Amino acid sequence: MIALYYYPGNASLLPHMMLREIGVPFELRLVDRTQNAQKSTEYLKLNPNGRIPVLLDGDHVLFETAAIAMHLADKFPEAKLAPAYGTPERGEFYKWMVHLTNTPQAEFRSWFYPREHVMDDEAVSSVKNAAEKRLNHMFDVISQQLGGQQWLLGDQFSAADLMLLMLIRWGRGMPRPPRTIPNLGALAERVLARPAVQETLRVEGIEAPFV
Ligand SMILES: N[C@@H](CCC(=O)N[C@@H](CS)C(=O)NCC(=O)O)C(=O)O
Repeated sequence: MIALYYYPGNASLLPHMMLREIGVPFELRLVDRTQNAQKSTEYLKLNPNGRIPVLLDGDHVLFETAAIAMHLADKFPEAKLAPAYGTPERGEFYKWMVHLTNTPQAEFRSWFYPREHVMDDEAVSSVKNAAEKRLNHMFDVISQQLGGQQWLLGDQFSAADLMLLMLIRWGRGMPRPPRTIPNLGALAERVLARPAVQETLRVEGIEAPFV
């Protein structure tokens, strides 16, 4: 039995899209952020960091979005959400998964939650502005690396493209939304055209504009 603890549009979006791409049965369990349920005693037993998502795979409790994503790609190789082991493409897949999670995804926390990063309220807007500047640069680099390729890995679609879509979506409220950066808007449209992605957004109650 697989269960995903999620909140609409949160980092759980990546494993949710993957589970629908894979087509395996799973249960969705809402972590009600409006009630701060991610900090409840019950949820902290699953993820002591109090963050979303968590994946239950039988008795195995897994937190960290990228780890969940790589685990799902490995467990269901027939879904081809990651290239074969030991190939250069697999190395590229690791590069993008790790880069996206520890660079733009982490930076988004400073942008969404700048108060976490300061002791002095007056510095909040400065932290947010600096995060925005760094995010712009990160998305520019990703755009250059992607170039005119169809997917991050070239011709092969992978979970990394789903992750990039999620990050492009998170930036939709930025003064310079990532969708407006060359190559990124087109990548987002290609990912959004996938039936599994559309179904995920529908189930989470997310409405257009998606990015
Ligand atoms: N590194 C963690 C970060 C997860 C994360 O920051 N999740 C956000 C939602 S996108 C969250 O739980 N925010 C609520 C909180 O921090 O209380 C991961 O990738 O799983």
